[in-house]
Amino acid sequence: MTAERFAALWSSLSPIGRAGGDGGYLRHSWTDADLVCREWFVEEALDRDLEVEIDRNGNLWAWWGEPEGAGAVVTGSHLDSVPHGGGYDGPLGVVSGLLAVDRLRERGVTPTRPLAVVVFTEEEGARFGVPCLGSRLMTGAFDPAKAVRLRDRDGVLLADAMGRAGLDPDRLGPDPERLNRMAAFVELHIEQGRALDHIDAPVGVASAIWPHGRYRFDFAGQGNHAGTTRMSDRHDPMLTLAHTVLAADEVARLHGAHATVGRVDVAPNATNAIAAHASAWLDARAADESTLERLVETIHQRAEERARLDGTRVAMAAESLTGEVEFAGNVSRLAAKELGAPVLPTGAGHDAGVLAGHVDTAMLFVRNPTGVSHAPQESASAADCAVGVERLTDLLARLCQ
Ligand code: HGY
Ligand code: MN
Ligand code: MN
Ligand code: MN
Repeated sequence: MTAERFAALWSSLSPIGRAGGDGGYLRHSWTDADLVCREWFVEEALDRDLEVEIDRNGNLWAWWGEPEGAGAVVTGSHLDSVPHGGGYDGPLGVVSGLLAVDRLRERGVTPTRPLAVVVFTEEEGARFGVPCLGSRLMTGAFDPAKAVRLRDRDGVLLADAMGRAGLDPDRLGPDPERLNRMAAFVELHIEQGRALDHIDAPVGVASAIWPHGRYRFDFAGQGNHAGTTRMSDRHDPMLTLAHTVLAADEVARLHGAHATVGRVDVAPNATNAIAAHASAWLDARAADESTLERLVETIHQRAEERARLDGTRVAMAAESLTGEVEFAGNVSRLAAKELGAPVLPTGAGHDAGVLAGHVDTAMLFVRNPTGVSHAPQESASAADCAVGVERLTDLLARLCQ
């Protein structure tokens, strides 16, 4: 695989869903941008004589060989992005999967078991709030009855968004038959950090995913007039929220962990009114589960202490939790041995992390010189991506014969 060949396929996908100005992507599940990305994938798959199907949860599968066959080897990732995200997080794994099929054929590999490239839906949870929704539904890790009631920030139901794309939301739910047909899953992903850059390696293998979770904080105060209410008479939820953000930063540093408040909703969100209510979402991640628990509990306590001072109220609810994921199965060991690549943990969640509890799973990382992700500065060179395709092909060749 040459850098030029990688760039040729990449350039046919990368303009889709770019948000203009900042060069970021707005590929949110079941929006027009997402549907165009999905059409792109189907076309590229059909061009390769792969059999395309969409499963009950909206995940797309492109099969080389019998979809009903057992012992399937699957690769792929996702096409959705966070708002104004980078272009590689997700799509790199999908493009690499399609090119790996090309390279397997050029090497004369004839799989003795079905091979598929998969696109999981709503991996970022950027529209409906639950990360890895497509793979969680497939594995039974998320309740379909709750899923159909998920709404985006405009109040659109997931059920309606999927219905608009021609899917029947009543079919959402576990897909054990499909899962049991999978013998291996390999997700290639851009590294969301600079470990490979620091050791000058183009490709790495994942050892683990940090435990992490999303927690909704609701702050309730007293709406009032911004001009006539004395400071001493206020119960401003934004003040409690602000102190919670500062506490999250301080406590995370003390725990050697990561805590982020990246999304805030305020009501009534007016310039000349003290807010009555504010919601904020904490993204918390740590190297082990007990540290994660302590981190979140301490932040919650600090928020409650501040609320007592401000005369406001705070409530916290965990929205999605991911336990520690160890990539220690045969496929991961083979990847590390076969590729001779460095092995590294990540703080980022992936569909591979959801599948790892059900299927022998490995993740490959491609070097990201900026280390930035979930922002337009995310980057990977075509040369490194081409190496990633070759290493993915090596691994798939070993697994599918
Ligand atoms: O948020 C994550 O960890 C991943 O990038 N979806
Ligand atoms: Mn991501
Ligand atoms: Mn991703
Ligand atoms: Mn007025």
